Amino acid sequence: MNKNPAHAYIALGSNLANPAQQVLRAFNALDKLSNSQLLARSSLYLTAPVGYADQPDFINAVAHITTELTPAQLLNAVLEVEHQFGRERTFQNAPRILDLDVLLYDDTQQHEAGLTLPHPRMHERAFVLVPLAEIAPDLLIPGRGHLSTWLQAVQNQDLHKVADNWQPSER
Ligand code: PH2
Ligand code: MG
Ligand code: MG
Repeated sequence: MNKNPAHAYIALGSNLANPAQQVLRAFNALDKLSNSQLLARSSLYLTAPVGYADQPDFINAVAHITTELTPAQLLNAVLEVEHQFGRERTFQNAPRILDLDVLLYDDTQQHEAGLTLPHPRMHERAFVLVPLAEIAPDLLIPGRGHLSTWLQAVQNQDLHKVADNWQPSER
């Protein structure tokens, strides 16, 4: 266990079973992780699926936590939360009740089985960068440079902010 709490950012995503409610519940679950505290959460964003396109739109958001867990412990903890929410893994990028991706852990750069930091695709994805910029506009992505620079490159991706009480219109 680390003694000084680390700052970590976690991406939240859902596109099944009332996604907005899943993401709001997930913020609470992150606040309750052992030896961790939720410091900030972004708004919710309705986003078009990136990659495998034949699936419902997503609700995405980002959380900022402090944690005394190591990166590997944090990964296990968020995977456990996904499991508690009923996540089933069928195929890569399949629709999901809850996806929790560790984006950043302090300035850590690592390439390990199961956990690459920073998250290897975060800088290409508006559904990560836009909510992240909302809560950490001056962030430096270790090894990649300023968040604001990457943000410019994803302006064409479809997303918009939604109210916290957002409900799916057709599902
Ligand atoms: N997650 C993916 C792949 N594509 N697209 C959106 N809009 N939101 C996501 O969370 C997402 C995605 C893989 O985890
Ligand atoms: Mg993901
Ligand atoms: Mg994931």
